[in-house]
Amino acid sequence: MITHAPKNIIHRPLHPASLQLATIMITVHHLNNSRSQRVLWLLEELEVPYEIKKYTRAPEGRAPPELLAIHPLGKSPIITDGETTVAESGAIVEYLIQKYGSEKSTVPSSGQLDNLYYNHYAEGSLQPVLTRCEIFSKIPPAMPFFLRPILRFVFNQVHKVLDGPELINHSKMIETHLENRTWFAGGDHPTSADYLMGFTLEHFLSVVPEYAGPRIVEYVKRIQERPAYKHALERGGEYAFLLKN
Ligand SMILES: N[C@@H](CCC(=O)N[C@@H](CS)C(=O)NCC(=O)O)C(=O)O
Repeated sequence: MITHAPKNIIHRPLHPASLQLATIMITVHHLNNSRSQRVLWLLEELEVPYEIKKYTRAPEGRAPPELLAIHPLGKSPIITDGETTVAESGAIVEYLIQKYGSEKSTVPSSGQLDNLYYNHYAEGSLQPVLTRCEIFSKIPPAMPFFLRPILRFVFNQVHKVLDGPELINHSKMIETHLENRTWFAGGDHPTSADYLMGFTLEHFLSVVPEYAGPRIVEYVKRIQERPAYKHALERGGEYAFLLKN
């Protein structure tokens, strides 16, 4: 959601050197262990200067109330760019690429539709299943011990009927798509679809690794090995979704 109309959107890429000299305009409101890591990775790849305002999750995992002062939903990521505030990671990724993108983020013409699809699929279709699986796995251990077996039984049944079969379809589709592609839009560099799919697949491997195929694992490795990704990690701090060797 863009809460103020973006002003002076620049469609022509700025040279990284001139950006280094410019005053830092972009602030990323970054929550530890969260999908705002997407935004840091993108800004590092684009070589756009930015600053980070860090927020720490409360013990139950929620974002702290200070984020509500930046955007009415109080979730991360949110960016401010001068007078402009943008929330929702898909909107942020599109906004930043539209304003600061260069040939490094251009979508090949043959991959336009894939890019569009995976931009929306990440948060729209796959993420809700992963979030549900994560929540269901966290509820039983947080309940009184005598309720745990019953809750585990109920959630396992729900998983068997609902999420399990869906995850198999998601995994098959992604594995097939990545069969002959390095990046989701098919070119030789990440595009907006990758900045969005990256976190979602990291989350996939963290929550339901048993459903992931080898190409999903390779893809996440490929992302995490990029220098810009590593730099984003150094700047962002605590991140729970790194692949374990
Ligand atoms: N669809 C939104 C989801 C935002 C979201 O749920 N962010 C999480 C971090 S990964 C959050 O702020 N969680 C803390 C909370 O909901 O209190 C986006 O892509 O930006």
